[in-house]
Amino acid sequence: MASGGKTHSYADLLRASAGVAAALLDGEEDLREMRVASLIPAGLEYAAAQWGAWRAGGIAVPLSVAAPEPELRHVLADAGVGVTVVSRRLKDRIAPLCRRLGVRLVLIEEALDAEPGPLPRVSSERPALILYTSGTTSKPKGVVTTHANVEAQITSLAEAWEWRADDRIPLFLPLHHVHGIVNVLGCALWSGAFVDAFESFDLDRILERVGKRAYTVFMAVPTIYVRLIGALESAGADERRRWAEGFGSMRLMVSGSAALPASVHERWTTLTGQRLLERYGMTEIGMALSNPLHGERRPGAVGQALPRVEVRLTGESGEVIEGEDEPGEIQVRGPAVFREYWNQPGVTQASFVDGWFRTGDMAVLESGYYRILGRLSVDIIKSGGYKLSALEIEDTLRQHPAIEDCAVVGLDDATWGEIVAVAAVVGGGAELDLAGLQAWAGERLSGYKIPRRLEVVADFPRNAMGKVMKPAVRALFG
Ligand code: MCA
Ligand code: AMP
Repeated sequence: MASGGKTHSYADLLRASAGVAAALLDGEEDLREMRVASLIPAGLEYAAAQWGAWRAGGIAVPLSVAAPEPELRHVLADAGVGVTVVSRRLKDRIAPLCRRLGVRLVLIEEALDAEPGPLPRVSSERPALILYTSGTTSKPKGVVTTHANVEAQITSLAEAWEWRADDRIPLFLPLHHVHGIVNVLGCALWSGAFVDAFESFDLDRILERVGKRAYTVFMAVPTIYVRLIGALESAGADERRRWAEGFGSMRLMVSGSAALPASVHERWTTLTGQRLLERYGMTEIGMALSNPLHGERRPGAVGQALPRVEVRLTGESGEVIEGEDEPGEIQVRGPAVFREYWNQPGVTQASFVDGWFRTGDMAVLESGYYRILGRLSVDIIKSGGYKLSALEIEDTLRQHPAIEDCAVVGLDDATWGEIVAVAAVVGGGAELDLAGLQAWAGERLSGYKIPRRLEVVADFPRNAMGKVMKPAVRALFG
């Protein structure tokens, strides 16, 4: 792995994670599923904190390095975190919060060098990860996956995409979501591959290395492919040829987390000669559907079920759809499917039917390949590959002193997939403008949840029952 200007071996990672485990255990035999949060940028230290938590018998709860305080507070409090491992330079961001919540703070730079000690035996049925994901409830929920779940998610992809020890992949996706954690870091480390870790999506540096043919595998969200297309199209002839050849020489380029428009897929092929492999997944299940490594990669489709993943479609009254061309909800079963939502048995139970997880996504099977049609809930927005809850954003914006009520919707956008838009009813005489609202929201919500469009309205379009009609709210934005 390369990070922080250094190259690290697998032996380095093993040694560093043993140090972290010892620092976390602090003389105890086993953390006994204590939740271990981490606030660490991508790199050896992130991986050592994850493995260290696992080796000590803890549950890893990775935090977003870009989250504002209220979001960090929600995760620490909801997960009942006992200890947070943090990079020295991010310490000030979370130390006061940890103090208030009585959470122990460990500096990763010190933990790495701790003297390794005895480690507990950790069964694969114990929980490994809690990842927070937005949904149809206001606040993000913790998705609990066991070691066996994580292993099933990784091995399914390692097999289907033929991960190899001589693969080299850049890692620039956020490391509090499955795409970065499992598909990139997890699969690469499982396979003995080389990970080139970036702290964020650094377009120029990544393109420079692509031009030097540094990578064999590449995984990104559609927004990133749109940006890469923009960069190639505006480059001079020499650079463009170098980058295009670098991308064209990779053995595999994957897109996922949001719908890849067929036009983007085709433009990428024209520019680089690569046919992107699109796949479909979710925090609760890992990856479920994928176009094939060998065979037809169909633009606009997400292919077929991955190894050891069972997928079915069900109709409105719950009947299983047997044939093709009939839309239904995607339901998933198998060893990769998560165990539960943290501390939410009712929501967990309601998310399964006869042992199948209800994804809330609609799809149709056409000529042997699934095509995603959209989501059952209008309150889920996908922006830049991030899943957002309109309800969570509305709840936060309602705390704004000028906002009496609001309705949040996602608007189609060529770069971001969707952008967040808010229609707001403003209290008597108050003023509200987009820039002011964005500044206010930026202290309370992650950047991708901040409204990009604002309409001040007298009331919302409502149906006969008085319920806000989101499609009509969307129409207000033209
Ligand atoms: C940022 N900006 C936005 C948004 N985000 N504008 C509209 N909508 C947004 N969502 C604006 C900023 O205000 C800023 O504007 C400019 O864009 C650059 O912002 P910045 O934060 O620097 O962007 P970035 O760092 O370049 O991030 C773009 C990104 C990032 C790299 C595409 O969004 C990203 O990493 N997305 C991936 C998320 C992901 O991994 N999701 C997986 C979860 P200005 O320039 O005016 O200031 S889904 C999952 O895990 C499942 C299992 C699955 O299937 O994969
Ligand atoms: P998350 O909950 O953040 O893991 O996001 C999972 C959601 O992303 C899914 O439920 C889908 O709505 C969406 N998603 C993931 N991959 C794709 C894809 N290839 N096409 C369309 N939507 C996708």
